[in-house]
Amino acid sequence: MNIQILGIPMDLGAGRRGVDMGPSALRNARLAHHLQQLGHQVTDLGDVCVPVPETVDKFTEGGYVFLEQVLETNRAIVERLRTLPDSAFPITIGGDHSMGIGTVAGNALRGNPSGHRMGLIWVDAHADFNTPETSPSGNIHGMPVAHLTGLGERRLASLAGEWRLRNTDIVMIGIRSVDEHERELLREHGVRVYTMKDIDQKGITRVTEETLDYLSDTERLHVSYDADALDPSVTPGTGTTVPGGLTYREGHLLMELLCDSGRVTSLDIVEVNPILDTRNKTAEVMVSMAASLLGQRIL
Ligand code: EXY
Ligand code: MN
Ligand code: MN
Ligand code: MN
Repeated sequence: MNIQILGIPMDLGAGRRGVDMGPSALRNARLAHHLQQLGHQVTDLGDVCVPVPETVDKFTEGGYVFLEQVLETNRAIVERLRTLPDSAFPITIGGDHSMGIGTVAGNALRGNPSGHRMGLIWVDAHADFNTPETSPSGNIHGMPVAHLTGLGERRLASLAGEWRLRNTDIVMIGIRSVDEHERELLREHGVRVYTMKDIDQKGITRVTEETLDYLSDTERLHVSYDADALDPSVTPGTGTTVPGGLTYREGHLLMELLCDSGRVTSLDIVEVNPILDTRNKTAEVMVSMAASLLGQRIL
């Protein structure tokens, strides 16, 4: 595979600082090297340019914090991704999860100016389906999926022009923290959500099989993997931990089964915050997750 790594050193969408150092932490954990060891050709494209929070006013506009800066960064992400070859496998490393608007939009446009039909597998403790009206914080990292479907501020929702992510092309896995009005939106829009309860009951194998079956009509599959999907004992270095998450093996098995499907075409690794971590453990775990998605096997 022709893997292209792109760093998004952004924390503007998060409520606390430090996740902008995630790309460094993941490179330090030798992401490129591990993927090369699996036989892939790996190119590191460097980072997109992100405004420094200290140099801009923390401005709340229409219920959004740092709207203009998050918008500008996501536009840069789309521009960088859309021109990559159709055959590339982009891995975008963050950075807070507001970057997911640009990564999904940019990957949908890659090789097709009007946009491929894209299936989205959102692996997260949170649904990230808030709009400014439902958000308790105004932090855009809690809102990317809603905007991809066309909700919220028009500029943020139209990063890929007229292209929209279909509600029925979304699967969320690992969810255990949803805001009151966000829950209503998820129901109203018919988003498929596998909570931790579903994973406890069905097992991650069945959940993954159902996911692939549900998304069987999409041309591409994008995996957006938030470090907080895993249990805080596995990935402590992330800003919004929620107890009762995926175990290390559940996280890996999900990636291994998605790899076996041969259908995944791009990946985000987000919300790695080295300030909150212990000896870069979280970055190392997330690199191992990427390696499982890209073919690493025990035997
Ligand atoms: N639901 C909360 C909010 O919207 O403020 C918390 C969102 C945290 C988002 C994390 C990264 O996935
Ligand atoms: Mn998230
Ligand atoms: Mn194509
Ligand atoms: Mn999260």
